[in-house]
Amino acid sequence: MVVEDPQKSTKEETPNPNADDDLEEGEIAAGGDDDSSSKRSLSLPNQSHPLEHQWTFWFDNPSAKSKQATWGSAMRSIFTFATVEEFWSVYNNIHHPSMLAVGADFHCFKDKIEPKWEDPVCVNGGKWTVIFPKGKSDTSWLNTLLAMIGEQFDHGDEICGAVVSVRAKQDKIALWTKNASNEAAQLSIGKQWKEFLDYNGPMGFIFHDDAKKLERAAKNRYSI
Ligand code: MGP
Repeated sequence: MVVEDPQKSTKEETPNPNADDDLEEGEIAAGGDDDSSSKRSLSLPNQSHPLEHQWTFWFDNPSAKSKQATWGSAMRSIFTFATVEEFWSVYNNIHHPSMLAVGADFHCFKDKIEPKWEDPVCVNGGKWTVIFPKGKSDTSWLNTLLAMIGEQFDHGDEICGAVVSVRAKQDKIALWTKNASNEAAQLSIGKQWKEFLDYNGPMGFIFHDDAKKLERAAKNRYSI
């Protein structure tokens, strides 16, 4: 599925399968004398396009984080969406990573999966991580979201969600998956993610189990 922003689409770029050449309810004709411009119109979204899964955005507030005793206690779910239109309506009205405060973590996970190692779906999982220069992760974050919610991964069932982390010197995007020991699935996801991001640098996969036991000493189990 291509998750295109209806607010940014023209009729020429995004043929509406339900529309013929004549204007339909919900379309606004553009002015003009010649035949082609008189038929040009702006399609307004008059139907919703359901996604395969519902997804939830979560935010971990950096100022609350510094005061918390337990990791994750300041994390809040902020919006659940189930259609292309709901996704764009929230995405177009929230800060993108370059506008978030240092320390922020912004997550998008399949509904009912909490972005925590302890979540029953994540517990045997792991994550691929890509590091970006500070303030340079906006486009890759959007491309990650579109690939996930548009079900672009061959092993999409393996995906739990993604998180962008804004830190003092860099941004990071991590893609969380369910079965870390399924090497073939993880490698497929990592390689496809690199293509979607048009990213050629190194990428490592850490098992949550290792991160739990070893914290920052956890090593990549897979690298591509
Ligand atoms: P992190 O936020 O994944 O790494 O984990 P980062 O971004 O390199 O570190 P930061 O300090 O810049 O945020 C950092 C630490 O948070 C881990 O070592 C854990 O102590 C804790 N932590 C992170 N996650 C994702 C979890 C989690 O899911 N559950 C629990 N219990 N602790 C976590």
